[in-house]
Amino acid sequence: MMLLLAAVLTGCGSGILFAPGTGESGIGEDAGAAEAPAPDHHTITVGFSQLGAESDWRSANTQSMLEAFDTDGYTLLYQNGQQKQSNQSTAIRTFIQQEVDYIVLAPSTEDGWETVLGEAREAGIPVILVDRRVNTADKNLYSCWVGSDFELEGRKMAAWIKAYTESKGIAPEDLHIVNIQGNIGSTAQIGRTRGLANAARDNGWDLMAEVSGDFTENRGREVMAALLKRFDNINVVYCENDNMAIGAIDAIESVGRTAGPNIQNGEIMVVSFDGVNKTALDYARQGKISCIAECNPLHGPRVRALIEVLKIGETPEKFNYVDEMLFSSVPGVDAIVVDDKTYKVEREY
Ligand code: GYE
Repeated sequence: MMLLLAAVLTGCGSGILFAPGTGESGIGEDAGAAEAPAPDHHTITVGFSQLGAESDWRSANTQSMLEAFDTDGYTLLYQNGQQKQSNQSTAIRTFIQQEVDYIVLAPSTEDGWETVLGEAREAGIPVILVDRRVNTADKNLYSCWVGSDFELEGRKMAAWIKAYTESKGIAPEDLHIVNIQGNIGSTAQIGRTRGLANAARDNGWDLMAEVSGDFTENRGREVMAALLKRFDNINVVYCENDNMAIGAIDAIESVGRTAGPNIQNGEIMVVSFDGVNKTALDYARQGKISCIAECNPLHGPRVRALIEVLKIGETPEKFNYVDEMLFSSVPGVDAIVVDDKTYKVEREY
């Protein structure tokens, strides 16, 4: 059964990893012996509560979901939460009233989901989390989750910054870093912020400020403009997504500075996350963004595969992680190592 599940999930092109077998998956040893389920002609209705439309990553994620369920046997009801948790709760309650078969939730932030997820459970509707997570004491309020290891993304970026600056002979205390964060309390923000903060502490970097730019280009521009007024020695800008990096680069260039990796010559090094937006990828090719940690948004087929598993009465792995790369055209670092695992730095993207 596990093999079948893995085949379905990897069949969507982009490799998906499962949490190491914990034996808690509920997929019993004898599951393979079960009789094949009878063909089911019932249309499955899925209610999808997306958190908003703040970034190119989010648009790609929404598109992936819409496409994956635009197929025989499924009807997808899509609700855009406009970055408000209250809208998402309303969407979930509406899905419950509509008696959908499954609810897919891409939660804005982690806290405050107990009540509404409890209502979904009362109604007997399984909830699949996608992208970010919820922080509930009772993990049985949702069936499973698929998304990225955001702290690992942050740690990979910090490892790249360390390797690059060491290769240039730059002392750790001479790294004057600002972090333009995603929306506070979201899993992506929490993980990426932690990855940098821990590395700054361990390496003795000067992490001067952490300010949220809400994952949007406009806020990234505003926050960077304010930071440039507040500090005259910023030489590294860690942006928790590409859209904010594009805004930040605009602000850097507006004050006559250059975004680039050559910080010893006065450039301001910008690094970011996602690798979805075309402009950001072009900036990475030009060195305006020095490094991008990929965050893969194409979860639609993965969510569908999880629903296929639930549909036949099996229990998928609880936490399903995707594999991700590091993109940089800046010479000097060919690979980085995090937790004994080597990640090649991709030059072609
Ligand atoms: O990195 C950012 C988006 O949660 C992974 O949210 C997602 C993040 C993504 O707005 O661009």
